[in-house]
Amino acid sequence: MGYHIPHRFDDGYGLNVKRVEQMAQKGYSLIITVDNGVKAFDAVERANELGIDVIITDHHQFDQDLPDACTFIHTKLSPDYPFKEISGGFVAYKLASALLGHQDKYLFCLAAITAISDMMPLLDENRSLVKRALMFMKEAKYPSLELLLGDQQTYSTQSIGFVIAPKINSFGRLPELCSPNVLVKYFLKNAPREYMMKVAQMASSLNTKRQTLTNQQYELAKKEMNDDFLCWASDQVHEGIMGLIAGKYTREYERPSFVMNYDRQKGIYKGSARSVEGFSLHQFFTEHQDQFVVCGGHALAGGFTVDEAHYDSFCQCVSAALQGHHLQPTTSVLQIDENDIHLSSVESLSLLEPFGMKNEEPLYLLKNVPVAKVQQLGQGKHLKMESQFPHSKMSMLYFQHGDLYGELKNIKTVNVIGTLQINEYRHQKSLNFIIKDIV
Ligand SMILES: [Mn+2]
Repeated sequence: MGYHIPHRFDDGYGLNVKRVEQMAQKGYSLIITVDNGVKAFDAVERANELGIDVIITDHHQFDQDLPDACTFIHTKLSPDYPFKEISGGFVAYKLASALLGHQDKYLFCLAAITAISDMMPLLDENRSLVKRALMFMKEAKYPSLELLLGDQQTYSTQSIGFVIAPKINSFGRLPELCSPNVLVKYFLKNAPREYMMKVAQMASSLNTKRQTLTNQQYELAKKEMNDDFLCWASDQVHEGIMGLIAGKYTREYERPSFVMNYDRQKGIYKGSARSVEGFSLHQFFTEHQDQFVVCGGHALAGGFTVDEAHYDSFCQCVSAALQGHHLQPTTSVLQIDENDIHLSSVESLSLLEPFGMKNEEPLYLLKNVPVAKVQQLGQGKHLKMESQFPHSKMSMLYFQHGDLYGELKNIKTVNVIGTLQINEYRHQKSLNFIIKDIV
């Protein structure tokens, strides 16, 4: 038995003919794919010729035709399967637990991480997956997860999404520095401690490197944006972080983005795209297939390759497709008043957790909040306002906005949008309002 994580640059994203031939040489008779395979026509054909069975487990969109594999495990190919939007890792977990004959808490937790990192909607089956996995993680303190989390954080959808998952993914993004295959051994239940420490350290340094690269290239990319979208190509952009740059832009401006690496020698543009509700990349790719060498993905994220000859017309297609598409930011806000501000009502909000994709933490609008005191925190970095209602009091925190102190220090009332949290300090509970915007 063996494993192989596709090398982003040598292999592309999935199973290919070259790897199948290597596997045949090594004597394998069965290949199980995870999170890919639904478009691996040539590779599966080659496997069939070489007498290797292929089981495809995947969750990606597929066209009418499917590769000639033995079996597909894919929610969208199973009419009876009730909830279709699960991650490739969760699909693989289902096969693994069927083979084991029982559910496994640790593997269940790994599946939950893939649901968050692959930005699956945290609804239905995914929500219960993540909710339970967070409980298991807190109880069991699995070494592989503890080392990635560090001791500054607790398990939550945020810490998984912003700390654990990026560290895991950094191997795949910068595979020239360290092969992602080391992760398989790292996540084994009985991995040696020393080995784990080394890999976890590697994960941190790769992730820092990845962050720096992303920020630098994002600044360059932003110079090319227009009112409707971002379309940026460069021969300098690192292929492993194109998706991050696109994602960063799309989150910040709520517009679609296409970020490409230009390979002068081959004369091709290879890119990553991100989108927002109201403009499906899957649909766009399907309607403009003639523009691409390859393309694929979901509604909100995808990958593609365009050759030089089609580059200009591809850009025009994007521009034309987005014309008349009035993509409105869809954030909704609930107006509440001081009567809703109680520890018990805020505590009951935790029933809605875990928050994440499609189950976002509710945003509240509070008008005319009386402000008793304004101060700066963290050496002037953050802003804190105390407010006193007739029946309760609340601290309002505006992170990274300490610079507004001068403007707000004498303010009597304020209108704020943000989230409500309970702060626990020395067994005393109090209410925090985390400000996202002052309106
Ligand atoms: Mn996936």
